[in-house]
Amino acid sequence: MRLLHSADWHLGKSLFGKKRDTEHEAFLRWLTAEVRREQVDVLLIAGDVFDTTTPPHRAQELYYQFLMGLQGTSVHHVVVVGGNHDSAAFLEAPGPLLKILNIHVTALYTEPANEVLVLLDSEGLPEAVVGAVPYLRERDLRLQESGETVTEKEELLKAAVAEHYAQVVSAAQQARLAAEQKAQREVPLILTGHLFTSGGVTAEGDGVRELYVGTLGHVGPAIFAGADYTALGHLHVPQEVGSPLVRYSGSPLPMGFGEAGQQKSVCLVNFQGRSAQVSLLKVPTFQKLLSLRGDLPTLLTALTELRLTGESVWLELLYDGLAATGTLREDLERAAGTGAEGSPLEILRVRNLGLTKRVLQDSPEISLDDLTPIEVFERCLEANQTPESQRAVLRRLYQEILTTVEESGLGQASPHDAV
Ligand SMILES: [Mn+2]
Repeated sequence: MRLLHSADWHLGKSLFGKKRDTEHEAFLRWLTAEVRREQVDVLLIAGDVFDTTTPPHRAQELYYQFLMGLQGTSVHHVVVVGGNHDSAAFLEAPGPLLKILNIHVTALYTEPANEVLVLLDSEGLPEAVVGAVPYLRERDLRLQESGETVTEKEELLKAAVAEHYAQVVSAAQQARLAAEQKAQREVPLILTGHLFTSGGVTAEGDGVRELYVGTLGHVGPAIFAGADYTALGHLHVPQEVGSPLVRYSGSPLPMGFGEAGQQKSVCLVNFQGRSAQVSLLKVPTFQKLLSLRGDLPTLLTALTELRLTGESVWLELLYDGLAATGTLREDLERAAGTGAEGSPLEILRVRNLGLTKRVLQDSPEISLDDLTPIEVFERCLEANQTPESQRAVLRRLYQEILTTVEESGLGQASPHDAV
């Protein structure tokens, strides 16, 4: 049985105002070709199919066209679980129709046992058991009690996530026993998750949101014990967590300039009975991103040289000179030839680090675009001279508000694409 594991597509995402549909379309075309070439049986998408809870029409079109394009390939099951960016209800709405095509969607919170899928091969015999656990929202897992300390809250939440997984694994193991009897062979148990596992790595500007506030909310990989392979989503850097068989496939596209140049991949998992062997399929770069940093002469020289290569590049420019420059953006645009016919360069973002540094000290003039919401909040704490002892609680409450806003879809209006 051959499984392909991917996650964090974030269809519909744009980067500082630039739409990424063309890259997503190229990725999905590449993925379909890989699925054919590698004779994949089961495709698993571990959450964050879409970037927002109300994806644009083009993003939905890409998703459904891709699923349709799998018909007639070797793939006979697709498993999709919801991520924290997805609207669980939106993702599951076409579920009954998709089920007819052997596309299984779990996103809404349900009883752990309902998340267990038994996938059948072309002869009608079980070939895999999947504990298809979606992103678990705090409000679904437990009642909020007033008067809990931050630490108590986090401990209870971690315990609730662990308990959910324990129940899914237990139900899946029972299903596996029955499946193995029926198939008269070993049947692998695959687990999914969309969460931050402790020990995981993120890159700056990769758009990964804190889920439950504070690193204490990170669960340990021990909760996946019992699975033959664990397919994770949420972290955008491809990585294994404690074992080669517990993996984040990572996002197929670099989600921000902090990830520019990072090799992206999807996981191909080859099962012989219950034993899994993982290899990574490298995702090509569909649009080059580059972040350049320096004073004005350095940036201008780099842009002029880059322009001559003719390669299409989307740029982030970090100006760290100290000279006040009223025409920074214009000077950079001119050197890059943006807007000029045939120029391969596009400047998506200019950050004046010197200005940010000066402003953070005392000046009130700063573009919100230069700050993350957390940084703005930190400045408020500073400005109000909030006692150190109260800050941890206030940060947690603020993070809760941010999460609520993001999950409701209202966060889209944020000028910060990376949040
Ligand atoms: Mn994601």
